[in-house]
Amino acid sequence: MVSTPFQHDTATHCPYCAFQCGMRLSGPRESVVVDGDEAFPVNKGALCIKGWTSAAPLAHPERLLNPLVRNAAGDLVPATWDEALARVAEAFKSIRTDYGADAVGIFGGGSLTNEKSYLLGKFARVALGTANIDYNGRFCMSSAAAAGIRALGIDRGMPFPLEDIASAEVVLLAGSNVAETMPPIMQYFEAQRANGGVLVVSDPRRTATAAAADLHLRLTPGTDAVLANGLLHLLIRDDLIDHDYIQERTEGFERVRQIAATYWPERVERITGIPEAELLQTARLLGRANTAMILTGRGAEQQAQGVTNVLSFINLALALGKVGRPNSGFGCLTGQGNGQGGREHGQKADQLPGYRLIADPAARQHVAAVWDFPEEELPGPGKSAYELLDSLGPEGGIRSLLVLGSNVVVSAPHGNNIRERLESLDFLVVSDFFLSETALLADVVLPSAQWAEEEGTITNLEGRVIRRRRAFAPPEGVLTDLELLEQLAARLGRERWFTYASPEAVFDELRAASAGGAADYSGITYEKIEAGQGVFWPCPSVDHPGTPRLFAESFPTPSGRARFHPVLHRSPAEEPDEDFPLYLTTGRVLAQYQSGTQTRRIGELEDMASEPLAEINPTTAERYGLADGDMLTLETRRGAARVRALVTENIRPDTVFAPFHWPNEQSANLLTNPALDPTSRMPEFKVCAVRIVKD
Ligand SMILES: Nc1nc2c(c(=O)[nH]1)N[C@H]1C(S)=C(S)[C@@H](COP(=O)(O)OP(=O)(O)OC[C@H]3O[C@@H](n4cnc5c(=O)[nH]c(N)nc54)[C@H](O)[C@@H]3O)O[C@H]1N2
Ligand SMILES: Nc1nc2c(c(=O)[nH]1)N[C@H]1C(S)=C(S)[C@@H](COP(=O)(O)OP(=O)(O)OC[C@H]3O[C@@H](n4cnc5c(=O)[nH]c(N)nc54)[C@H](O)[C@@H]3O)O[C@H]1N2
Ligand code: SF4
Ligand SMILES: [Mo]
Repeated sequence: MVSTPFQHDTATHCPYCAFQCGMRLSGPRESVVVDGDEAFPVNKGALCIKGWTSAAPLAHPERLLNPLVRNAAGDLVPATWDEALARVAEAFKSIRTDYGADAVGIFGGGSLTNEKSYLLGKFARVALGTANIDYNGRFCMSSAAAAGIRALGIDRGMPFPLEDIASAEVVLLAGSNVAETMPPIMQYFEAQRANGGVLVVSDPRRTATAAAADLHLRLTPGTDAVLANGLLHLLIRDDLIDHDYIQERTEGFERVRQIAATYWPERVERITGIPEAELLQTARLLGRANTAMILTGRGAEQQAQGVTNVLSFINLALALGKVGRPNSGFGCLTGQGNGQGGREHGQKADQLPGYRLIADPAARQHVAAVWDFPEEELPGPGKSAYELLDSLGPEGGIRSLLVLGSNVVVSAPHGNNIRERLESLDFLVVSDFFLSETALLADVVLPSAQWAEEEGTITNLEGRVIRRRRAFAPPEGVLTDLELLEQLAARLGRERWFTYASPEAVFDELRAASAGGAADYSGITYEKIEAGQGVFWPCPSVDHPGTPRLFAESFPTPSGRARFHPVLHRSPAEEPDEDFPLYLTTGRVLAQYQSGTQTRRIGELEDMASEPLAEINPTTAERYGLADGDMLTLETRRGAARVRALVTENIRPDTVFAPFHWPNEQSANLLTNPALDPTSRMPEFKVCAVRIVKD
């Protein structure tokens, strides 16, 4: 490894979740010191354990420092960039010639900077000419995004800054375990409660977040829309809705009112398992508060009815008259580091930069003009993430795939199918820092620079665009993803469209491409971000201050009003039955991140969480003769996983929870159901039917 110059104190942001804590780095790569950045107003110096240990992967002995190619014997062996890139370019070209441009697919990620997501989208359309690009955000934010656009006209996860939480009298947190998934946010809830506020959490488990709440609604998995409709029923019955607001600022309430009438409390209690008294208490808290917020997480969203679930919570916030009011409103808590920006600038199958639609003629013309590329050569919409993965191989027609920023073998649902699909490819290329489980299947693996070695921007969960700053250069032999895309484009004969002086030059082109779109970044510059601890989009001109709070006056819909949507709940795609008698739900633990490529390599985190623990209620454990710590097999219609029992009162007797951070036989995604939401194409990670098999 080359020695790097000593850098004093680089202010940057954590590589992991959407909270994007400000941190300061000092020292060389081999012994970086990480500190919380007290000047950054979001985390105010606080970090979680993942942030404190985030520098470990930078100089990790398993880090990839040169490309790998698969040789004739089937082994991955070191190669030069020249060899590796030549092989990728040849494979892409010959597959395109034999099967058409759409036979080459791209799978991106929400951890990529804005510059990288933007360039990856452009690379797909201009360098490859393929319609088939999508990304792991489809597994994360797509349901919340679709609901936000339908009801409020725009998808900015939180349409207000985090600081507003502290002044909200009541907050309902639906399906989110922030105490483990973004711990520094708890300072805002603590401030809220110190101000006399009340926190209500709905979750099938008594999580650390639920334990910190005033009221925990322990609902049956998959019944979120019933809860929201039931609360609306009570608010209407007791006349705690805001008639003036509904009249002046919304449309479509009448139909929603009629549907809410059918969700009477006894029915809601029967379906959700939440006692009537708690429903009434929640409705009164929300209805009588001057300021109230409803925030959703993946619990309510990662379902085959994720979009309607979110719409049902937006209905509630609108009926309360709270959306666009101070210290109030509706928001969803974005998950991945750049989960927000990553869903705005063109790595989605149906999208062009600035949150434009690729099927929209005006959007195509605008972006084609910025790119100086013939509009008629831009492909149309492609396949969504799971459908794209499910189409890999000769049958589905996508013969080759570039994965950049995701570990789909571990994180996509119905893992056995995903592995088979990947194995049936003619050619797989993966860019990563480590040999992830997906990279292990690749024909070519390309080593990528890590967060502290690159410049770029990230958009946090509040819509605040911030700078990722470089503390040192990548190790010799490692390229940034931007350099990789430039070099690959050149080998595909598209150099003219992929030559940039710097990441900032890519950002400047993104600004122009996003101008006039919903996510308008045209007025955001690196300088301006620097000067103000970030800029909130939309920011349509350089002299515009950015937009921390949306909807104060109107909604970006044709009528300027927010739209109610009638929501009739549906059952989950798979429900417990005789053969598979329990609900399985999946999610996260504090000390591991996502597919675990980074965090499973960090000693301190492994000490805290070294294997998946399946949470099982004592009553259920007893029925199966299981004691705490026993090994067991979980089985669904799609596969089996080996896990250890964590016997706990914190989970409902009818439900088992398993975290998804581990691979191979410990992978929760061997179990999950790829049933998709009809609108967002989000898989149902949060509900399926499972049985326990004791050893
Ligand atoms: N430690 C850690 N932090 C992370 C991540 C990580 O991997 N590890 N990932 C980041 C990312 S990308 C994301 S998206 C966020 C996710 O952040 P969260 O949404 O907070 O995380 P999850 O654990 O997926 O799900 C939240 C809760 O949903 C509950 N739940 C399950 N089924 C249901 C249901 O049917 N209804 C309701 N209401 N709740 C249900 C689960 O019990 C769980 O406690 O976290 C981010 N932060
Ligand atoms: N069962 C179940 N499954 C789930 C979920 C669940 O709740 N339950 N949640 C889903 C959600 S919300 C999400 S967001 C997905 C996430 O799942 P994944 O997409 O697998 O997420 P990561 O583990 O972050 O994968 C990122 C990979 O890319 C690499 N990487 C990170 N940054 C970069 C970069 O800048 N460049 C390059 N080249 N590589 C990079 C990392 O080392 C890692 O191997 O999982 C989904 N899967
Ligand atoms: S909360 Fe998120 S951004 Fe902050 S230190 Fe932890 S993982 Fe990093
Ligand atoms: Mo996510």
